[in-house]
Amino acid sequence: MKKTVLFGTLTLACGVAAQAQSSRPNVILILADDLGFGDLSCYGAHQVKTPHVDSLAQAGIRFTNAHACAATSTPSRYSLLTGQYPFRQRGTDVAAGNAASIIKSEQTTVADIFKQAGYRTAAIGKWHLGLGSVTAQQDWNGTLDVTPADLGFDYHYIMAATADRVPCVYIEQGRVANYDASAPIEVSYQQNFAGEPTGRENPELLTKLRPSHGHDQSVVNGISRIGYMKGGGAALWRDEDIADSIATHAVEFIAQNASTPFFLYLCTNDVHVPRMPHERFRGKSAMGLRGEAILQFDETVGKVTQALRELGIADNTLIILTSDNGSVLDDGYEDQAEELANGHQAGGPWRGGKYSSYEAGSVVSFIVSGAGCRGKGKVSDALISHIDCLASMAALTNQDLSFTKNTDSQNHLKTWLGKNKSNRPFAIKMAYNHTLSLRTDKWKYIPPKVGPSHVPWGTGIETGNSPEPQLYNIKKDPAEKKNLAKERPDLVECYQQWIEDIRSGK
Ligand code: NG6
Ligand code: CA
Repeated sequence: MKKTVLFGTLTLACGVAAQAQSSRPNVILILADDLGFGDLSCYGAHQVKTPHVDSLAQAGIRFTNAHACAATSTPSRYSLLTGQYPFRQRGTDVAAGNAASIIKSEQTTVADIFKQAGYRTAAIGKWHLGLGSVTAQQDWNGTLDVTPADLGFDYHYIMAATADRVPCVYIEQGRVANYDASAPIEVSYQQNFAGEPTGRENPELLTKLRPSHGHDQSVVNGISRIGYMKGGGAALWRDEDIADSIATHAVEFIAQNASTPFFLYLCTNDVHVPRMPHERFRGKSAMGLRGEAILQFDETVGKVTQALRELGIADNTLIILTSDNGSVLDDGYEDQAEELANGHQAGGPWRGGKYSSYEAGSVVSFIVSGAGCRGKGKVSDALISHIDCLASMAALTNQDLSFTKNTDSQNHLKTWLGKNKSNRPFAIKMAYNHTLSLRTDKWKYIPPKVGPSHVPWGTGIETGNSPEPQLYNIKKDPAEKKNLAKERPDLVECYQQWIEDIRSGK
C-alpha cells in the first residue's frame, strides 16, 4: 500500500477484492459551500425551491443530525477528506489562495480509498486545501508541485481557494486552465503589484459588487477580492460562469468514466461569496443574489443527476450531498442577503452561523441517495459526522477496516445507507476561534472561552464565546438558550474530559 494514515496503515483486503469488483457503485460527494441547514426546501425552506436536491431526498435518506467537523471551509474539508480532526494538523485555518498543500501526500484521503479499489477519481470545483509544497512559492505560470493528483485524485479542475480569494483562475491537472501566456500570473497576500488597481483605491472599478467588509484588494470581473494578483488574461474566471464551468467539467468526467467505477468529489462555489450567479437567475428569487445562488446550486445537482440518467448509470451511483459549514448572510459583500432574507431561516432552527460554536456553524444538510441506499424518503435523526467519510467509504469498497482503530474516522456506512439507525456517540466540531464543542444525541457542550460575543468582522454572527461552560439539552432546546451547566456539573466534567482525551489522541 502506498500510503500510511496518521496512526496506522490501510491495506486492501485481498480476499474481498474480487467481490468488490462486481458491486462497486459510483460515488459522487457533492459538497456545497456555506449552504445552511435551512436553505433547501426539503429542509423546510419556503422562500426558495430546490426540486433537484429534494428529489434526491425523496429517493434517499435525509439526515437532520449531521455534523461537519468545523464551522469554516478549510478545516471542514480537511477532515472530510482525511478522516482526521483539523486540530491535529497545523495550518487548517481558512487558507489563503497561495497556501501550500495542507494535506500531506503521505496521508490517506477518501480519494486514495477509492483509487485503491480501482475507481477513477476526480476533484472538481472549490478546493481550498492549499496547493504546492511551499506557501507563496507556487509557479502559477508553470506546473504546481503538489496538487490533488498527489492526494489520490486522477483528475482535477479546481479553484485554488474561494471565489473571494486570488488567484481567480482554475487549475486543471496542475496548471492554470486556459493559460494566457500574454498575461503571466503573479500572486501575493502581502503586497500589491505596482500599478494594479484595488477595490480600496479604485471603487469606480467595482461594477458588479462592492465589499461590505474586507475584500478590498485586487479587482477581477468588477469585484474586489482578498489578496493581490496580476495577469491571468483569458484564464480569469467570470463569476457568473463558475457554476456552469464546474457542472460542465463534472458531467464530462462522469460521461468519460460511465463504464468504470468512479468517485467524484464535486465542490460547488455556491453559495459562498461573492454571490454572482449566472444572469439567467437574475430576479428569480425574492431573496436576491443569495437566493439565486441556492437556485444555481440546485441546478448543478440537476445537471449531474440528469447526466447519470441519460448515461443509464443512475441506479449504480451513490450520491452524498452535504455542506462544508453552516450559513452566513453578510459575509463581506453588499449583496443584500440580510435585507432580502424576509424571514428565511438559513440556519434552520439552530443558533449562530458559520464560524460559530453554536449549532448553526456546523449542523449541515446531509442527503444520501442512490445505489445501495435504503432511504425512499426517510428522515433520520441519527447523529452522524463528516469525519466518518473515510472509514465508511473504505467499508463501501470492501477494504480492510483495521486501520480505523488508529484514525478519527469510524465506519458508519450502514447508518449512512439507512440500513440501521445507530448513532455516533458524539460529534466534535471546531469553531473559527478553535473552540472544540461536543454534541451527543441529547446534549451540546461548549467549553469556556474568553473572547468577543460576535465574530469581530461584520457578519453579525454570535461566536459562542462565554467565560462559563455552556451545556444545552439540544433535544428540548435546539436554539441553545438555557444553559444547564450549573445544574449538571457531572456532564460538564465528563464532556470536557472527552474533548481533552480526543484532542490528545486517547
Ligand atoms: C473570511 C472572509 C469571508 C470568507 C471566509 C472563508 C473576510 C472579511 N471574510 O475571512 O468572506 O471568505 O473567510 O469562508 O475576509 S470559507 O467558507 O471558505 O471558510
Ligand atoms: Ca464554507
